[in-house]
Amino acid sequence: MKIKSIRSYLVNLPLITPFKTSYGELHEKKCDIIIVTDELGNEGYGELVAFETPDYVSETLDTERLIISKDIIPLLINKKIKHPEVVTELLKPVKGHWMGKSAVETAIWDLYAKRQHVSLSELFHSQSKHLVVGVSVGIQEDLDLLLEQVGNYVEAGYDRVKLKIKPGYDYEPLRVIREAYPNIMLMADANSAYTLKDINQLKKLDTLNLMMVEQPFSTDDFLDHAILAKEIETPICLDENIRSIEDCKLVVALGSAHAINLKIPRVGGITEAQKIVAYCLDQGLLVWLGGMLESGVGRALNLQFASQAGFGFPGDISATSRYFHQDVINEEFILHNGCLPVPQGIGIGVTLNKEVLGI
Ligand code: OSB
Ligand code: MG
Repeated sequence: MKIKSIRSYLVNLPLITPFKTSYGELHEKKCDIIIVTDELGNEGYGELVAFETPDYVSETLDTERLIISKDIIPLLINKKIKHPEVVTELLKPVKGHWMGKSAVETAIWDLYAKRQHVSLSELFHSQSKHLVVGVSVGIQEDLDLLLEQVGNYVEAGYDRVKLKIKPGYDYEPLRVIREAYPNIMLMADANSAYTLKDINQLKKLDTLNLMMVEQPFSTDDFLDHAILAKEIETPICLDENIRSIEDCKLVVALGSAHAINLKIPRVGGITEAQKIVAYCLDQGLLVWLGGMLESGVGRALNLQFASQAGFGFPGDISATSRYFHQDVINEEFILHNGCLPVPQGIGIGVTLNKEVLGI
């Protein structure tokens, strides 16, 4: 196929509930929807999921918009592409900027699957049509509000809950949830808020039967995580510092973690994500699919991807109602018995609400 155009559409989706983490608070999800067209007029959809500020990872909406228009598009426009796996190769001259690359690469995968008249999950030889999913809960004002929020999600059918934590907001809110819900799969995400000095506070979490604690230490760190892994019983999961299969090799060599929160955009796209899944399964690292508060485009892709064999652990892929009143797709993801359906259409399996995109 030949890439004829790559266009971006800016959207701003207000969140139903603000999302507070150890580093900040989000009230709306701004993102760009990428539409790639081929010589036959087919369209592939991708999402630029970067945030406005470089506080989760280094990429921002502004940096990735610039890289996409100045560096990524010129490498792909009018190129003949036999298979989307070659896109990563074509984009090799661009260092870093994983989220910009992923926005375009995933759109080309969607385009390719649509040309083959299959869904992405069919391309990935997936079997699952419904996925058990989890929910990520932000830091709350007080413990009553937290219990109410978690209670609503449990009632809705989620039985894997991840709580955002930070120094001063960790053991106690987790203990309160654990006491109210002794049997849910509970876990914590620190978004790099701790250092080795906090090791004793982190060890206290061992009494709470957590599935894992995600990214306690710095975004660049592998060594201190390895030290912590020897001291703590709760399994460690890494998110921010996993950008490539090489990072996973470091994890295995150093013993930095037991699990990987895999986000397609954080590793530069589907091709690298596939390599990471294969490597993790081979090495016995638990791999599960994380989220970036994606719009329906990114979420549809996440459902397609996480339907593959090997993703037994529930991902951070929640129902539309957990995020937005108004999404960019016409379909709504509704939770049934703790599961979301894998969209069954071709490509990512969903259609764009072009009115919301202003097209
Ligand atoms: O650290 O996993 C994270 C959202 C935005 C940025 C980082 C993270 C998250 C989440 C939410 O935890 C996952 C989701 O529901 O999309
Ligand atoms: Mg995380």
